[in-house]
Amino acid sequence: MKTWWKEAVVYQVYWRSFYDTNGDGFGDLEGVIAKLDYIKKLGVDVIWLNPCYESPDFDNGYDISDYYQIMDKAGNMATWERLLAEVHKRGMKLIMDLVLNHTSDQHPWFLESRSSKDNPKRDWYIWKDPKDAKEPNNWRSYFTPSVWEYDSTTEQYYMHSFAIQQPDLNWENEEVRQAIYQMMRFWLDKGIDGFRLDVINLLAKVKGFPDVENPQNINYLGNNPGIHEYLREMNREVLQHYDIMTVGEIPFVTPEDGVLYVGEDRNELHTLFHFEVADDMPTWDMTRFKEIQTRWYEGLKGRGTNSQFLNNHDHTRQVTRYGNDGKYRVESAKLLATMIHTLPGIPYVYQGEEIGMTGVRFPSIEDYNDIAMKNKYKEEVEKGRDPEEVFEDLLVLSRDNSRTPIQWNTGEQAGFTTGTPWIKVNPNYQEINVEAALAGPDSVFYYYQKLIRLRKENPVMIYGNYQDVSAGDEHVYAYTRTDQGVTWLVLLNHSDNESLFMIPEEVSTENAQLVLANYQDSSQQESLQKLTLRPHEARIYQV
Ligand code: TEU
Ligand code: CA
Repeated sequence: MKTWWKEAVVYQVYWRSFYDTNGDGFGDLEGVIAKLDYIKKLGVDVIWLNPCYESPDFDNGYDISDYYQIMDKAGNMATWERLLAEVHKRGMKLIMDLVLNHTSDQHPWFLESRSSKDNPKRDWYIWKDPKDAKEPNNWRSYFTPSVWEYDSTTEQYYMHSFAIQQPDLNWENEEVRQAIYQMMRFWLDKGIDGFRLDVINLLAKVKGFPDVENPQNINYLGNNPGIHEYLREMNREVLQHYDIMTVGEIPFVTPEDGVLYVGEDRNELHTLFHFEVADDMPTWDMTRFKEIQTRWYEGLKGRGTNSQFLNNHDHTRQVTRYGNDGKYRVESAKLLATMIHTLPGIPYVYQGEEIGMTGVRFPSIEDYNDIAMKNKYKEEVEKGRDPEEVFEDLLVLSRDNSRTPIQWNTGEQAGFTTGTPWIKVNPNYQEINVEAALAGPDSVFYYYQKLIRLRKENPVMIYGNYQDVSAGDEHVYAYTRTDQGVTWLVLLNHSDNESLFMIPEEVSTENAQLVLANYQDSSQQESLQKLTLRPHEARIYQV
């Protein structure tokens, strides 16, 4: 089935680091409006806006205290409405990031819930008695050693899969579900085009809350019995009544589980993010990456739609983590883009990726904001480990690597703010910035623009069958996409060295036409059967 969202390219706006218009050091919705023409220029169809609801902002908006309001830092409802209208005016769509697994501990629902055991909202969250005067079980949370926090008011523990300030809602409670559905309709009725649903597979908890054998592997937090009933109910009550796109953030899934969430016959969600790469492949591993791609392609083929991304606001920028952010930064950024936009699935562009922004190494833990990193730092140092060593270990994957402000130009604070930015600007903004990218015809920016335009003109990039023709090669990734008699061959040399690659005979290359390449002089004529690819060289041929 063909639909608009399968053909979309999504651009993720982490607004607090995008563009600040009032000098308070935080990007804001007014700033997103101011830069919409820039986003449009790239050619993307959909904007995913990170959470901007009322929030104490303990986890950068993922701790919502009022689902119906916009937080002051971001702006107000009138500005948000103007943003939506301006996005639509430019022929783009807007999807909102929604957090349904937990709220802020400052949400009135939680304030009521914690006030007494017989409060009508007590059951809206997950409360348990102590076990042997300790935590109810041994589960670990994402950000802390236990999912349980003791509350002396009522002498019970509440559950939080993330920070202490993010209590988990009790989805078993019918009133909770109805309150959430009503709130979702509120946003949909304003005319938004869909949701990115935060850790949506965590809603259902293991029945009985038993101890687990290995608490460190927290996959027991997700994909539990009951989850598909909730999503089908949500679909029936809310989602199916609107022409929207939904993408679930779904950690700990294999394709077999994934298809249960996004299968076209399932009536749950449209697409998902799985984390076999971002969470489980710390550094580049070509063999493993190919294996993951093939397995997910086979698993979803003809049944559901995947997403392609290598970074977002939680994961270190791709060119630093998975590519080369030094000598071959530009080539590498273009190669990774080629890959993400030609593999099967909806491509995501995380703000700044389109100019090849890199990760950071700030000198001290004080320079970092990421609560995942800071909590982990504290936990490890309290165990007696050397603080310097802990810091060195954590900075590589700190979420702040991708949260530094967008580098607009060579001015003060990279043109992001006239004040003091909430997080330091990456010092390399003199070299890497939007102004320079827009001025250089060979920039990473224009390469993205070309890739995105190609997608509009060539359905093979969206609907084409996929085949890896490079199995076993540790550096070169070569694959074909085929749709209605059209075959594209993608060649990627993900290496700091040259690689010799022999295209298998089954791919006929006699009439090969170069479609796009990241080296200027890639010639049309040279023989494709036996090819020397330069460092981080990427080519797309129609064969
Ligand atoms: O992220 C969930 C999360 O913990 C990710 O960092 C992880 O990489 C993967 O998604 C799941 O294994 C979401 C948000 O993106 C993040 O910013 C929030 O802090 C978190 O949920 C809690 O709401
Ligand atoms: Ca601001």
